[in-house]
Amino acid sequence: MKARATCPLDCPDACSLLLTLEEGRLSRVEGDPRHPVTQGFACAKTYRYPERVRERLLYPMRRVGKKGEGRFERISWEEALEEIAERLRAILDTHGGEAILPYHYAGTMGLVENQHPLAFFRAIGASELEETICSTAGSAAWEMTYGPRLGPDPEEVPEARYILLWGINSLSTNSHLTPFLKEARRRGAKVVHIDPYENPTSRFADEHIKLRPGTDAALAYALAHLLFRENLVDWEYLKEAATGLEAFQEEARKWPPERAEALTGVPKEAMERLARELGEAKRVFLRVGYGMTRHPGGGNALRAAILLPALVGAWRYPGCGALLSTSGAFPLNKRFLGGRHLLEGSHPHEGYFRPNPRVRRINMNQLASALTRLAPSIRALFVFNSNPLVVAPDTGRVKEGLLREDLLTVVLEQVPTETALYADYLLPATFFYEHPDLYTSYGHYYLSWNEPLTEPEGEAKPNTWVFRELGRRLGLKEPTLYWTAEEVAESLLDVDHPYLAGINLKRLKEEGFVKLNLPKPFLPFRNGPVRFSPPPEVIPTQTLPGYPLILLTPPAHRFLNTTYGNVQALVEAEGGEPRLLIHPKDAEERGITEGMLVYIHSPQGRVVRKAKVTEAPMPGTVVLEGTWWEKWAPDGKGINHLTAETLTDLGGGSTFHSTPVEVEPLRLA
Ligand SMILES: Nc1nc2c(c(=O)[nH]1)N[C@H]1C(S)=C(S)[C@@H](COP(=O)(O)OP(=O)(O)OC[C@H]3O[C@@H](n4cnc5c(=O)[nH]c(N)nc54)[C@H](O)[C@@H]3O)O[C@H]1N2
Ligand SMILES: Nc1nc2c(c(=O)[nH]1)N[C@H]1C(S)=C(S)[C@@H](COP(=O)(O)OP(=O)(O)OC[C@H]3O[C@@H](n4cnc5c(=O)[nH]c(N)nc54)[C@H](O)[C@@H]3O)O[C@H]1N2
Ligand code: SF4
Ligand SMILES: [Mo]
Repeated sequence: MKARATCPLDCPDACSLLLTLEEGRLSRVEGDPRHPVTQGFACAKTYRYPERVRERLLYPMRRVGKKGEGRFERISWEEALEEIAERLRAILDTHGGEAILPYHYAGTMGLVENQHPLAFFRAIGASELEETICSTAGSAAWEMTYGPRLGPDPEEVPEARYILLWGINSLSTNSHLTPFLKEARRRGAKVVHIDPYENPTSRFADEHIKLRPGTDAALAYALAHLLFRENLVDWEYLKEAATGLEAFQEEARKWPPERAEALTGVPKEAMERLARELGEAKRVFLRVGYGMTRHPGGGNALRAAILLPALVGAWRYPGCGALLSTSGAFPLNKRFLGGRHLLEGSHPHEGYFRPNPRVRRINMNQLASALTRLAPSIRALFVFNSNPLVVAPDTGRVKEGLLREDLLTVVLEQVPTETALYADYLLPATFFYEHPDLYTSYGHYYLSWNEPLTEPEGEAKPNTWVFRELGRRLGLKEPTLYWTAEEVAESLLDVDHPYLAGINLKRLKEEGFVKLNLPKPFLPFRNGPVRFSPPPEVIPTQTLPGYPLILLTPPAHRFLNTTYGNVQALVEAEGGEPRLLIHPKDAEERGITEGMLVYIHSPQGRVVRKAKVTEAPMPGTVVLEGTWWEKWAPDGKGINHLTAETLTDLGGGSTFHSTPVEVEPLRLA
């Protein structure tokens, strides 16, 4: 049987896929030729999804070995749910809801399976997890500047005449933008990549500008400086659309290219050329990535960059302006999704466990501290849609927390991740073609619906099923917790908005995906507002005494965060093990040669990796691509042993690309 489903992964492309199932088992994945953005191809990763499925968890299990050892025995769902409910009840009675913490992110982007489990946690007054690991620095920066998170329609990008890919490796992380970039180029557009190291996107681009990590705001100001100086700004547009321009212009005056060159490492001539070309092209499409926000000053850096297209009036033209995300275009009614209304405070409640609008909030980037330092302490951790042992900063302390004997850890997963090894109860979750769900996208403007294509294999269950069952056992009365996926979707779509006119669940079920009713061409900020004030601050990423290099840990082409990191063919195609990219100059100073094992030290910890000496990174910058599973590293330690809980300037985001490190050859005693 062959049928359509949306790819559930945390990727802007939200592809429409054609799945072949043989006796309920996924055997083949193809891209849907009907979908205007998917255009008939998937990606190097998702073609391998069937191999991922072969590693799946099939039954509930209870720990028998020590924490972290990964020894389990099979139990029934009835036993698992009864025992977990009993432990939770005891914690709720003695310590209250705040002693319970859900840890979840975007293993699936389906709104129902991603968000609706939170209705359970909100109904018992659990600590609220702030979902900050990825996008909040960017979101906060965008919202301060433009408001809703949306931008040009990628399908109109062929109209652009100048394309800036800034702080994004889009050929790897947003690969369905590529055909539109190629078409723009065929029509005469130039493509420029701004990134501290050379990756597939730099090789695709006509020009690659390398800059020191975390110095983007200075580069943006120098470009603005030149645009003002050469009178290449669109005053007419700015008069109508901009607010607070004077203060910004004042700041830009302080950044002549010579000053920015000293900080960013970008030659002044490159800045002058770039500014001239931007100003002359006007039809500029700037694609910014979350990559550039993962620095202490990442929010301000992004703000500085996304103001540039406004200076040249790019928002007047189809396919032009700036794009971080399209997610703000989906006008859904999220009030009841995941029981958000329970946080509003006015909720009449029944029963004994109470929602708590003033509940403790925990930033997910600070899991290490939450598990080891927080008082009153977390007594139960419930992990789903995430692999925190590997993806969260400061793994050493995360592990210390997960080893606590007084912590109940439940992991609801599709595959036996390294987080799962620390579970007291390990529960099997369904895959995206086994449960219904509604999908938006953060890279295009299509809504979609997945109908289950087969019965779940083994005893796997959707996340929402697990939390409904626990809710029943705890006697929770909150009605939205018991909604079906269809009821959740109906509630989400219950909005009177022109973008959603004529779009309902019935139609989504029939057609699979439907585009929002956007005006054509889509010129969202043609009349602004563009808020230049307060002017972005320049907050460069700093090295530390003894740690003179900056480590970047950007996505690998063939993994999606840690998803696919256990698929042998993809691991091999990524080189079999994680490698540290280091510039020949930095390598030579340290006596490091190609293939040598090296220690990488940061204030948080130390790992061992094989060195790859290459001119790809900027000198002073080292790169480790991919959040690899720990087991592939020479020392069995993931890269987040090095990263810190430091938050971004805006939005409480993660700072994965700003780690000060030193590297030295490993000498065996
Ligand atoms: N193949 C693949 N695709 C993915 C993912 C994956 O893991 N693999 N992850 C998905 C997820 S969760 C996300 S959030 C998205 C986006 O994932 P992100 O992590 O935001 O990746 P990108 O946006 O591509 O940005 C990465 C680029 O930013 C660059 N960068 C780092 N610091 C700086 C800086 O200071 N300035 C500038 N100019 N550049 C900098 C890095 O060198 C890298 O090339 O991709 C999604 N798609
Ligand atoms: N050093 C470093 N660390 C990083 C990053 C980086 O660039 N560098 N990137 C960061 C970013 S951008 C992000 S978004 C985070 C991502 O962190 P996570 O969201 O934790 O992403 P994954 O590692 O892909 O893990 C998702 C897990 O969810 C599971 N899953 C999928 N679908 C379901 C489901 O329906 N139910 C259940 N119960 N489980 C499911 C998958 O099997 C997988 O193990 O990592 C961050 N960590
Ligand atoms: S991971 Fe991204 S590019 Fe690959 S199939 Fe899924 S949505 Fe498409
Ligand atoms: Mo992410």
